[in-house]
Amino acid sequence: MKQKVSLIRGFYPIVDTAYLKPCELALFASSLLKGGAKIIQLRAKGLGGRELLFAANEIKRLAASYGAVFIVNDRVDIALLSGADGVHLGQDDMAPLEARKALGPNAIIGLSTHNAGEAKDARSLGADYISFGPVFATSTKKDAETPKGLIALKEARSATSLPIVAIGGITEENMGEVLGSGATAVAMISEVLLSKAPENKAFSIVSRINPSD
Ligand code: 3NM
Repeated sequence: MKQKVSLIRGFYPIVDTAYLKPCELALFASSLLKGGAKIIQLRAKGLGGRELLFAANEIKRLAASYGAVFIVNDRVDIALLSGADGVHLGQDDMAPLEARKALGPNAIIGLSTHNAGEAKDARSLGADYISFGPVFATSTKKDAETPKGLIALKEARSATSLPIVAIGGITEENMGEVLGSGATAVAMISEVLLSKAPENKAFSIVSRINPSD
């Protein structure tokens, strides 16, 4: 496994235009990094290329200054141009092996999965890690599937040895049982972006996941 992939663990916050204006993306990323996040994903469905690249460049610079991994959702072109560490792809996006041709062998490529079959196939499709979800109900992703629950997460865990980023309805309160059910990392959008104090929220989550750090 590539060294960088081992950084996909623990707290995996996503800055998302579902809750933030484009001009707020980097500010929130900065707060989360100050709070101790070691991964940031940028997710901006429908945002134009110019604004998206601007935000991606800013977040890449911030993440690099904290030694954090920066992942762009969906957009291989924006990942490439911003120098991101990787890209996160949906089942209907460009295939991971195609993305790898553009981004190179060291890029971290994630693939969304929603059942054990997709989890099992992810490695041969070229993914370095998978997301699995929605674990719980979420109002962030309008077309999310019905919640899968922790048993399905455990089944996904048995189906692949790739790192699993659990996603969907994950909070500081329920993240313990999610990590206890086989997730390598916990993705959170609304839990952190709707927090009044995102830096403190990130700090609290990171401290609970890694009490000795
Ligand atoms: N993907 P929140 S669920 C972006 O199931 C996304 O693949 C999902 O947002 C999947 O942390 C989801 O606010 C939304 O529930 C997660």
